[in-house]
Amino acid sequence: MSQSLPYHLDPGPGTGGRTPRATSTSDAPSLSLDGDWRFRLVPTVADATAGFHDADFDDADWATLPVPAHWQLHGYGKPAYTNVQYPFPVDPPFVPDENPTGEYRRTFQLPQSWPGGDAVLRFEGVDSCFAVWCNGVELGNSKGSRLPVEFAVGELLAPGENVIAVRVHQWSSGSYLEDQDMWWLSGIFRSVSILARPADGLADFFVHADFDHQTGTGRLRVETSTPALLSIPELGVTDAPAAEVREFADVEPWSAESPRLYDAELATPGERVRLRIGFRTVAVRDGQLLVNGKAILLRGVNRHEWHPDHGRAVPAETRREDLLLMKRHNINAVRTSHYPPHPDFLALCDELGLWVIDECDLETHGFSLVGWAGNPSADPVWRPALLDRMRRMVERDKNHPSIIIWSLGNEAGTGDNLAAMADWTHDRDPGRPIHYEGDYDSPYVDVYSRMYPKHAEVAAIGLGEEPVTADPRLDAHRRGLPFIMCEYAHAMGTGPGGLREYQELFERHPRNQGGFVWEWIDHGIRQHAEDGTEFFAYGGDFGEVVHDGNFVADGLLFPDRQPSPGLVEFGKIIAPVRITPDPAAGTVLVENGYDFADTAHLAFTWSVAAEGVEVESGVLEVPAIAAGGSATVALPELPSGKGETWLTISAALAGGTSWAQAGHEIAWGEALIATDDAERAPTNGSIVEVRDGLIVVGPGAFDPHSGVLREFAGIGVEGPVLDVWRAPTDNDVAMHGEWSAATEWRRIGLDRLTHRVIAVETGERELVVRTRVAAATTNLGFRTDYHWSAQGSDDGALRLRVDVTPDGPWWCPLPRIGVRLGVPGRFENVEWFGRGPGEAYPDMREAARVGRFTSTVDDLQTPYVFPQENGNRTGVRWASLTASDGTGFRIDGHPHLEVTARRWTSADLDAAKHTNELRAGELVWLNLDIAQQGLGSASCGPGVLPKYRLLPVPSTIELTLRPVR
Ligand code: IPT
Repeated sequence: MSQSLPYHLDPGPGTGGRTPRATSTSDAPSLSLDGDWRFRLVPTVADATAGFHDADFDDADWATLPVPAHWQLHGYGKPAYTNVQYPFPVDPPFVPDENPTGEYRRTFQLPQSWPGGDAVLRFEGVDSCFAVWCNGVELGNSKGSRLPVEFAVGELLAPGENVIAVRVHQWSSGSYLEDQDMWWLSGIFRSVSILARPADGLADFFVHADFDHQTGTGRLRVETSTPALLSIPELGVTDAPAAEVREFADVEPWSAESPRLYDAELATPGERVRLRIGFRTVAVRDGQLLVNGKAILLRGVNRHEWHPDHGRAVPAETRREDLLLMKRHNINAVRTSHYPPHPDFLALCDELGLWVIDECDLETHGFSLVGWAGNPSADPVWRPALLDRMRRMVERDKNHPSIIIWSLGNEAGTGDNLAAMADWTHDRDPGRPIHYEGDYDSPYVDVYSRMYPKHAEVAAIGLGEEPVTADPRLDAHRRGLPFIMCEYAHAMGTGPGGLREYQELFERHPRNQGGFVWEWIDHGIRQHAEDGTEFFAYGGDFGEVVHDGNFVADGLLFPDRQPSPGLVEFGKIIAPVRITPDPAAGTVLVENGYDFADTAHLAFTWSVAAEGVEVESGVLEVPAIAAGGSATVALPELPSGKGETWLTISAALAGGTSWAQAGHEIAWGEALIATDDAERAPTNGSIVEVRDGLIVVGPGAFDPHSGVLREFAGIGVEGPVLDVWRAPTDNDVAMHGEWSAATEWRRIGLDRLTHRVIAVETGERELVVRTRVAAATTNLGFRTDYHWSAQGSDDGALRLRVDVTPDGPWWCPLPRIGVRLGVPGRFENVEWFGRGPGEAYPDMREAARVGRFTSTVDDLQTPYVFPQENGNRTGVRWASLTASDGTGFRIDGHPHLEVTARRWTSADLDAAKHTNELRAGELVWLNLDIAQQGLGSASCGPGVLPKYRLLPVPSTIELTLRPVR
């Protein structure tokens, strides 16, 4: 079949490409062909422009398109997002006739100094398939969007002007292998260059640099395609035969924690290549993944290449920014989901220190929707393509010490072609284990990997008690493997919740060696509404016929790379040092969770704050603690404060590193040292009376019929009334979760509660409003009694106690239990004493420390790409809202409240589909809750753990309102 198919439909990898080889930094001349190319997009392959690849074709009236770029992000065609489903019929290897095809041309001048002889035209990445011509001569064609390919052009290059023409097809047989959960974006999206290949040059090399942790010896062997001389100045090697096995006593090993690299050079008569060598040994032994003899703990993320304006054509500075952000949030590992990244990214991982799982450009997930019939992983027709992809990745990236594991791809089902990829790789590179998650029998992999398992399952796997494999003959193999989660904690929208519990399971069971949060960044595409407001687009926003909505926005970073609360939380939970003060004992326990480093690079400080205001601080002397060790350190004599007083101990970088400045905080711990025993609650004092048709209780005036507060200290207000609704989070909606809380909440009408007054009772010292709150169609409701009292004068405090009693056959957890209060929008400055500074929920609150914080209503919002409940501040002892003149009011919780404040209602938040649709109203809406339901990560994975579920049980909310003048 394949002979008769055009190249873009042939299941094979392409023709004419040179043998794949390592990325190298060579002194051989090179010429970048990045920049503006002439460009034309035709709707089908049949519409190709006749003779467009001829050297003398006249393209003067063609438009230009930058290289590297995706044409859809420059006004040609539209981006399209699908997760699992193919956006075309599953009819391999065919693709629709509507196959947008980009015709690229550019001329370039060969510099006078160009050496002549052999040269290659190198493409780092073209999506999805292309054919190429040099000066009118066809060089070949290729597929494998995120993989390099080189074509020989030496004999074709002419002095002076030359022409390259490239025809790129949006769809090809290769598209069946590239069904990753991301935008479909086409074009030459990575660099293009011409590289001179000197006679007697060094085509390829493979560095094997091992580290013997028992002796501290580095063992080096460099395979070269032609004999070469090696120099490593720091190790005293000068122009020595590269192929020789060499040992170096007392070499400093490479690790993600101490990424020690040795600069080196390989020389042949025709070429010099610079390289950086990191000595490290990766092994799977006794059921553990070891680097340099030590079991490591992966604190990782899945990283797609993404930029909100440039798609997968990520600018160089953005690549570095990603890694700096990771390092600054204690992340030590990256899975390059789900394709090899730009090659420079790996060089940065070597330099800054990250463990890398390099993943092949392979995903055939859409076959799952047709029962895996015809899956390329199992059909021999596709074997050359799959092997070619693996080979191009391994050959390109093999010299990076940061890569500790090769991954065959993602979600490609099962089949012998995967086993063949693994076999080839084991043979080519015995120094790295192999990962693939999709085959639960795991016969040809070296680590056991799963995505989105529940905590209970992770615990079972940790104990080696997972169910037997489908093929029991393979069970012993899998049971002997270390366990990692290639994906967990789906970071879509508000959340993820439950990270702490996963981390505990990693730390408890030696077999569990951590994992990779899904995922690093939201793939939102920056757009502007008609009024100019920025927002980020997701699936469906470009008119796609099939799409997967906002499932593409599920990262720890917002599309503009602002860290989400989830990233801050993750950074706290995976902090490599744990600090547990015990003020009663006068000590603090410091546990070192680094795999290799001691704590000598950290400076510890202590601080005591009363009611959130620092009383005193100082340096804490902590001896250097070895990796895996701990120390109990005496605390200094601590000052006492007035009111609720907390001790915080912080560990920060003592000196600057390549990724953060001195003073950057790595870890902290806090402990309560004194509680506030002051009398906060006013006692019943004031008389309830009726004035001007309103019921007056101290500073509060109430509607006599509804019993609802209308004015507080002269300020018109709405409410407070019972509210249990929140705009569902992506995790409440649970697109790919086991159970959708949001569906149930809407069914029982939590978003449309009505209030019925049973009685408004004006006692001597208390106003009691008895109500039943319920939704149409159900017999479920809440008996809700509001008890109002005040202390003396109009200026005084107004106290509320709300008793909520669920009434009827309730069973499912509630979003929140509290009251909703609307106040005039001028009260926009917020200060609180509680946990902060960021948003927190019951199962995502480790990063929120006790303190006094200030913000504004606008800044309390977290801009999730798809609007949803957000911005909750937890453990709020008191909060004040004031206008620019300093007046306003303060709310004290008894004891603590969960607080959100926004310029729109939960209904507005629920209705909005993009951030720009949220418009400020006249009021600020406060939700003052006794509790919120946890978050979980059911958008793709487990729901809220039982201990974080907010069950409908009798509850009391108590608070005091006070004017601020
Ligand atoms: C899993 C995929 O591997 C990943 O690419 C992404 O789609 C993620 O889920 C969810 O965002 S597959 C999923 C259907 C379990």
